[in-house]
Amino acid sequence: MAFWQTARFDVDLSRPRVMGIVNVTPDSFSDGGRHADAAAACAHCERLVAEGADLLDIGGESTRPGAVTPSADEELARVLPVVRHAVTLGVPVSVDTSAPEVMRAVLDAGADVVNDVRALTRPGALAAVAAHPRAGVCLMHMRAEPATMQQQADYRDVVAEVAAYLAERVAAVQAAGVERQRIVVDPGIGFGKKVEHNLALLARQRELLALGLPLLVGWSRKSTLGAVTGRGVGERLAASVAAALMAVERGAAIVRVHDVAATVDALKVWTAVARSGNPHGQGGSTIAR
Ligand code: 7PJ
Repeated sequence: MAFWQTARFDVDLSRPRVMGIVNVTPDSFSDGGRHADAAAACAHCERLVAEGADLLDIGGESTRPGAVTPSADEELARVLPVVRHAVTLGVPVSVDTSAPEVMRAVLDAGADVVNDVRALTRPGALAAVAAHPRAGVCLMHMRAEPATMQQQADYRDVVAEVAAYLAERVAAVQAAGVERQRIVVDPGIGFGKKVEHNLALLARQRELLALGLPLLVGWSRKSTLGAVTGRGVGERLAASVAAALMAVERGAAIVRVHDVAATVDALKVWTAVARSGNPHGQGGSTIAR
């Protein structure tokens, strides 16, 4: 049976899992300051768990194309209060960060997973995760940095190049002492990729299963869905659910989404149909150690 080892939980991947996105970036429309931003993010964590999120992913760095990277101190001040609350909610807590200082601090605070869009390439990041005896890690493919990544979106075979990069990062992370059962991989939809590349990564997603590790995939509200549907970022719910379902159909173990309730319903239908064709392949629940 497939599990993903994380600090406090072994996540059973015999059925697809939903990771709910919690952004803790300053709200330019509120003058409540940092405390109001953290309180809103904590309330959002509770809402996503109530909607059925299997994991939470908390992020304090905007990785939108062209975004400016905050200092590690600033990032930590944003995410730490939210992590401290999220770890009381009974689901594994992931933190979306590339900064080793942030990784160490959130793991010390009880977070379960480091989700790094830079796949532990910053100096000290490998060591920060390896120093923890159990923490999970998500290694994502990205080309260059968010500020410039869309200028380098050039591939001969995007699926093969993403797979080769992820294989190289998995080897580096294992060589640093992180056991394979702690690692999941992610093709990084939208990170240094054009519409055609993102679509190819979904159409041919099964090829990435040859890496032999669980796949985590994030299509939620991304611009490729806007390009396909002609809809703005606030109108991409149906497109996001469709993409999440297709990713699961093509072998994704975990989908990273904003709209948890709708995705959970869609995956209940998927799971019921999958089981009706395979009545002995019953999925369980996330197991606390
Ligand atoms: C992803 C992520 C993703 C992983 C973001 C957004 C941009 N982490 N962090 N995979 N995307 N693992 O949510 O639109 O696709 S931030």
